[in-house]
Amino acid sequence: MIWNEKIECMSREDMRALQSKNLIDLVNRVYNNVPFYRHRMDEMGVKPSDIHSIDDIVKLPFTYKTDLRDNYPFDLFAVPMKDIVRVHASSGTTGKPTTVGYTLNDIENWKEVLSRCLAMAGITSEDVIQVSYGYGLFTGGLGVHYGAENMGCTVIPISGGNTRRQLQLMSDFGSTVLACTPSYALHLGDALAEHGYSLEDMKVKIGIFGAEPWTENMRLELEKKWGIKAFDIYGLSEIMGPGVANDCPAHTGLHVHEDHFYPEIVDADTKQPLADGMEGELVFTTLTKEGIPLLRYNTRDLSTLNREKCTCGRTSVRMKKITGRSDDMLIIRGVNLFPSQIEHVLLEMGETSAHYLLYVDKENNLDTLELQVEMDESNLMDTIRDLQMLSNKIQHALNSAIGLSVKVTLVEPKTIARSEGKAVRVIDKRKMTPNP
Ligand code: DLL
Repeated sequence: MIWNEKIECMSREDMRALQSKNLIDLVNRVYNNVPFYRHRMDEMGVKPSDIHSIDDIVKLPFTYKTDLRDNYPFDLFAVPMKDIVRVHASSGTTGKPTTVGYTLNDIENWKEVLSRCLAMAGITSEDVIQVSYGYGLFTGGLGVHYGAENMGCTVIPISGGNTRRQLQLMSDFGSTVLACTPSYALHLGDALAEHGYSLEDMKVKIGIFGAEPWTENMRLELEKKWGIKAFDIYGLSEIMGPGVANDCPAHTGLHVHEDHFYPEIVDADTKQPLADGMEGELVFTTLTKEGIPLLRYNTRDLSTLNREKCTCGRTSVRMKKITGRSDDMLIIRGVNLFPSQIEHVLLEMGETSAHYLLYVDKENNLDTLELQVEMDESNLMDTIRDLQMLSNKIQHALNSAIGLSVKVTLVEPKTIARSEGKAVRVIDKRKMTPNP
């Protein structure tokens, strides 16, 4: 099913015309309303009048996560706060989150693109969708929620966690769609028997999985485990949240809703645009967003673009399943984590050294985190009780700063190997089976 045939099957020329019109409008809006962009453009000698079509996008400055941090919390907003109806946030590189704001129109557009994603997966108003993405500042829960309501689905806003309850409601309420991270879907699948359920008790037939990288092999595993069709939903809070792109039954890349989010691929080192088919950093310009419109936001996600028409009939550009990132951001149980956030917490506490190693692994398909941190030579402890108290304290501080539980192990000074080049801070033992 195609939700918005006019847009999703638009000719490439008409789409370019629409994008050009919206880009010109966007550049005027940010130049006039966001001092950050006016300064950037002035520095580069670019005026809104230099932008005549979507091809001129290459004249515009890039935006990075650090720009959001430097303008924390609301300085990149392009409308007065009275017009902002919702705020979301995601992890920043240090202690502060990156905040985004939405106007009523932004929320309407978000619902629209999300409904397109769900329709792509074959979901209709007959479906009962269990939204097991987290609700709150994270965009996953509320984003999928509003899109599903917009399409007339019955929404179960259960949020993440509590496996027993997830399975109980799935069975009792007859959920036909499960929306969560792919790793949580695997975990739930494994937990069925343990909680006294079998697939016969469940009506689930479609999975809407995203918020973290996953492979084609994982799709096959999930489809087999649950007896469902599994779809990939991509997005990021800076651009909108879930619903920037989604794959159709052809599973040959994710259709980007390019009337709202214009994608480019750039070389990770030179930042020069790359041709379709070449892998690089995925960059988006939010053509229609009002609250926090962004020019050429570099997601640091690695992908390629394909503008050929898809067998499903859609003409929208497709991005390849994300293959990795060009920075050190980790995604742990759907939560973004920069190692620098850990460092920030340790330095702020000042009770250990700043030498640490983060071990990431999987247990029952769920990510686990262990932090080994070296004691400070001037603050060595004699009793196990003192050690325990300090590691609990670090654990709590990390939990409140990053929203993840971390096992903390204190180790003797100078026991973590020093590196001669770039410090190795993370050992990620999770294995991603490559795409076939
Ligand atoms: O993860 C939004 C979202 C929620 C997407 C629910 C899909 C479903 P952030 O917390 O800002 O937003 O994290 C964005 O997560 O830059 C990617 O690195 C990663 N990511 C999101 N979706 C996918 C996906 C949400 N389908 C960051 N495949 C992005 C691979 C994904 N990585």
